[in-house]
This record gives sequence, C-alpha cells and structure tokens, in this order.
Amino acid sequence: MGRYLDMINSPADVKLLTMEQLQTLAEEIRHELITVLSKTGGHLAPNLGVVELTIALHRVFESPKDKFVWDVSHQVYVHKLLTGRRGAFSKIRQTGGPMGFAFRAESPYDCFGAGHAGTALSAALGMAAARDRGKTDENVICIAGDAALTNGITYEALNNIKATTKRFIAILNDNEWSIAKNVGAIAEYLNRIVRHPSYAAAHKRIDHFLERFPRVGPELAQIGHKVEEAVKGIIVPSLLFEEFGLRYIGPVDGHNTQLLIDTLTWAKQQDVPVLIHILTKKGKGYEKAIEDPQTFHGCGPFDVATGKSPAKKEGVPPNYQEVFADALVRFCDVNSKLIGITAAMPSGTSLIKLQKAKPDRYFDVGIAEEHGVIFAAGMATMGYRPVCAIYSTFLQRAYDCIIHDVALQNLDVIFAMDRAGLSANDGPTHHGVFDIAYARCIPRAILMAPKDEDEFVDMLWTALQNHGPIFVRYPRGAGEGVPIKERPAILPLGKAEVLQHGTDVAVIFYGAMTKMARETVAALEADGLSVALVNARFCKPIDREILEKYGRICKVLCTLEDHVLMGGFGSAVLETLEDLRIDTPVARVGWPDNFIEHATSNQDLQDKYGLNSKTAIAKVKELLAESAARHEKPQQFRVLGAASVRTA
Ligand SMILES: Cc1ncc(C[n+]2csc(CCOP(=O)(O)OP(=O)(O)O)c2C)c(N)n1
Repeated sequence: MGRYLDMINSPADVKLLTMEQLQTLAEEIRHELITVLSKTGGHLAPNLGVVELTIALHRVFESPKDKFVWDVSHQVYVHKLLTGRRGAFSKIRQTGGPMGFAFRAESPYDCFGAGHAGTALSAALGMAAARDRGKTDENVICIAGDAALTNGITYEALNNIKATTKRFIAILNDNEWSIAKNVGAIAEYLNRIVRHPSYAAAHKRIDHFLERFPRVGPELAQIGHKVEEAVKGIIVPSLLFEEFGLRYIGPVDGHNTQLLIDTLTWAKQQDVPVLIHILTKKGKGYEKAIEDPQTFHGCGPFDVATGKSPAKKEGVPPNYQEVFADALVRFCDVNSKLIGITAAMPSGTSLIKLQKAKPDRYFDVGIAEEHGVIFAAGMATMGYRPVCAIYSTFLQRAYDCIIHDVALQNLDVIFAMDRAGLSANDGPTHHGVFDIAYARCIPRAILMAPKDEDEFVDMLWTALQNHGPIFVRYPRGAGEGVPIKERPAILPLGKAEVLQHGTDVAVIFYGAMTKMARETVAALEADGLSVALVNARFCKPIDREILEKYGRICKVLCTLEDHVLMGGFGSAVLETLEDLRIDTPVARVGWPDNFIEHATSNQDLQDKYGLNSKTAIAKVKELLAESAARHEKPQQFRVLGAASVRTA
C-alpha cells in the first residue's frame, strides 16, 4: 500500500483521513523528514517536534484562508509537505528547491515569511486587525517557540493584543530549547508551569476524557465546550498570559493529535484571544536528535543510523568561528575585563568554547540582540570590554542600539559580525550582506575585515587596544589554512596592506577574498598589465594614502567585497576618490541591489550573480578600454562613479 503522505496534495486531503490514518501520516512525515534532511541538512529537530501540531492545524483550519504565522518559520517543513510542496521537498534549501523558511512568493499557504525570530505575534496581530476592520472571518493563528519569549518584539505584540482584537490564537510551542537550552526567567516560568503537580494529575484526566468522548454527529460541536471543561482542571497558575488579556490553556501534550484537534476546535470558537501552551519534544521520532537537539536544530547531512556528519576532511583548516572563540579564551587570560556575549547562538558563534573555558566571562542573553547590545554598552560604562558575537544579519535588529547606546556615547564595544557574506542554504533572511553599509555611516565606527584567520586574530587583538564601537566582519566556515601566530600583532589603524605593487590596475579587496583577488591579478598580468594587489583591512577609517597613491598611478581600480555594492566597500573607495578629486574609474564587484535567494552552495550564487574573478577581469578591461578611448578623444566632463551603476 502506498503512503498517505503521497495522497496529500492540499490540506483538504488531511481532512479526509481517520484518526488512525493521521497517526500513520505522522510517522510517514517523520520518516520523510529524516530521510531527506539526512541528505540536504536542515532544521530537523524543530520539525520533528511539530508534526502532530501541523497536522492538527490543517485538520481544523482552512489554510490558506485561515492564516498560520510561524515564528522564525524554520519549523514549516511539515506545513510545506502538506501544502502541495511534497514533490519538491527532496530539494529543500537547495538551488531551485523550496526555501527552508516560509516564503510568500513560494506558496499562498505561506502567508508571512520569516527567518529572524520574534515576528510572528506582531504579524499575526496585524492580520487580525486587518480582518476585524474588513469584517471578514479568517482565523489567525500564530505559532511561536518558547525561545520567542526571550525576544522583546514578542512582548510588544503581547502588550497590544487585548486592545486590538477579540479573535486571536497564539500557540506556544514549548520544547524547552532555543538552539541551545533556552535561557532566562521566562524559560524558568514555563518550566514551573509544566512541573506543577496539578498538571500530571490533570493529564491523566484529559486522556481519559478523550478516550470516552465520541467525535461524530451533533456531538462534534460540543467538543470545544467539553475540552474547556476537561482542561480547566489542568490550567495551572499562568498569570503572565492572563495579565496580557489572553485566555491561557495548557499545558497540552503537543504530540496527542486528537487532543490538539479538540483544543484548536475549542480555540476557534472563542471570542477572546487565546494562548495554547503545548509541550513538544524537539527531535521526536529520531533518537539521535532527542539526545542532541542542539546539533539537530539545524544540521548538515548525516548518517541516519549513527547520526554522525561526514568526518571533517583531513587538512581542512579550522573555521573562523573556532578561531574567534579560541582567541577570546586566550585574550581572557591577559585582559581581565573581556566579556563574550551571544544572543542565543553559543554553538553557531562557537562562543560555547568561552562558556566552557571561562564561564564567568560569558553571557547568553537569549534571542535578544537589542538587549545584548545595550547590555554590552552598560558593561562598557563600567570599564569592561564586551565582545558581541552576533551574526551580521541578526545584528540588523540592534541597529538603533548600536548608534544610540554605543556609538553616541563612544563606548568600547566590539562587534564580532559572524556570517558576514552569504549563508547559502538559509537564503535571503540570513545573508549578511548589509553590514558594511549600515555600520560605515556611524560616526566613530571602526570597520575591519580579515583576509585570513591569522589576521582575524590580529584584528580582534587590535580591537581590544582601541576604543569606541569596532566592527570586525568575518565569514562562515573554514579559514584559509594559514598558521596563527603565537603573539597577535596590533595593526595600524586605517592602514591597508600592499601585497604587491603595480602601476596599471590596483585590485583592492576587503575580507577573505584573497583567492579571487589573486586570480584577477594573475589574469590581468597575463595580458601584460602591471597590477597592484591590496588587502584593504579597514573600511573605516579607510586608507586614503593608499587610495590616493594607486588612484593617481593606475588607470583603473578594482574593488572586491562579499557585500551589496550599494553602500559597501567599493562605495567607500569611490567616496574617498571623490574627496581627493581623483577620477580614476573603479570596477566594483559585490552583490547587486537584489535579495539573493537560497542555494545549495555559495558557489552556485557566486556563479549566478558573477561574484568572481571573471566579472572583475571583464569590468576592469571594460574600464581600461573606456579610459583608452577617453584619452584618444578628450572629454570635458566625466560622470563620477559611472562605473558604479554597473553591477555584478
Ligand atoms: C533575531 C534572531 N536571532 C537569532 C536567530 C537564530 N535562531 C534561529 S531558530 C532559534 C531558536 C528558536 O527556538 P524556538 O523559537 O523555541 O523554536 P524551536 O526551534 O525550539 O522549535 C534561534 C536562536 C534568529 N532566527 N533570529
């Protein structure tokens, strides 16, 4: 017999199955998740935890008319499988396949996209307000994990629900985990609810109730009422949500499909906002993921039998994240004021190493980038040297805090901007390609990017010797394989490193782009040109002296960066040349003014958008040809920055 999963082409098909068949469907979905993600990688453990919930949602509600708003939305794989995307599922997060998050452009069933945490309640409340104004009758259901309650925006939304609408369903999917174990007082509060003695006793009662309650005919309509009666007994003190004006119900077993269906049916009938607190097991159905939910939160390909990822190839250099954390641990020994701060990403940033080695120098503030940055500012006022290790993309959240709380007061906060550049599998919500633009315009900011892991350590050390807001951007993944010096160097502020001199073209790169830069240089040299190679090191203060020198000597400059062209490093070069009244054209290579999609690898995207030496060479040659033509036929005016309108 075939799988039920293969018969589900839309949520309507979920409604045709019996309870027993739904249980089988849940098993099939888990099998599919494990099989596919063992090859593609992805958010396995969160999705294994919401199988019954997603089935129940599609059973009770009418998506896409009814709106499901998922927080972060890394847990929508099951939803994708049930909403017509089963055929493409084997390519999830791969080039041309479905995105790993909800994405409006992908499907009408994805009513709100996300990738960053804490947005679901606000978005859902906006939809509910629009519905109320339009006097339509859609249900709006938001599904948020317990870690969403570490995020400030969630409370901003909670604060407004009661005043905004009477019909709103929030589902709190509590599995006690963020990526790492969830942190803070709210996590403890939820834990207290779950451990409350009345919960265990009442749990038995509700199971009993469900067994004997028929689900056919007119009695079906009564289910909601009966559920309320039955679960009343399990409502344990939950003042927090009640004070926000939400009717709290729970904790409910998030793997009991029938109970979920009944509870959601009840919730649908309420004329007050409702919060359903469900308990789920992260990784349910796959022992390896239950044992290690952190690794399987978002994993690479793995062997299903052992749960192990392919062994790291011999000779692969340590990644930037490990180098970063090792350096911090080392620096702690010589700087008693050094503090590492993560916003719920101890494994991603590798700050977990600092947590283990120097627990008193480590803070995990939860998914709370704004708080993390202002917290760092506060510590800095007391003479500490906080390092905020935050992904470039998530630091966007804390932009005002960087300006208002750190820079304006000239406080010594170092921003370790992790995952600068692309995060291919995750896609546009996670690409860190805006940070130069957003940090460069902030007065007093110092911006650096290392060419390799040794220089990275130098930069972190240099940052500690300097003051004010300092941003060091670095990519995900393996370093270049260079040895790390025993004693880091203090780099001269705002000074580039000239790797080779040349007089026709100067290739100036910012960050770990040496390979691409060298390829560009080699190809241009092969054409008989004299080419300089410059590692910029700093974007701010930018090395005016070097730019002036090569701007005056060379016919063309070429900039390389793993960032959007608009407002990026190349823009900084153009502005500097303009200040210096130098009109040497600049061939800029970087990302275009688009949101870059997800793909199997960064390489796929670099090929597609031409972020490579081929583009650099072509642009340089084009500008050289234009320059030659200009010199043959002298022009009166030159449009400054004309090269900038051509994108990669
Ligand atoms: C603003 C922001 N910071 C950090 C992250 C990284 N992140 C992705 S999922 C996640 C944990 C989510 O936990 P929870 O919401 O409880 O869902 P679960 O995976 O446990 O189901 C974190 C920290 C993010 N997506 N957005």
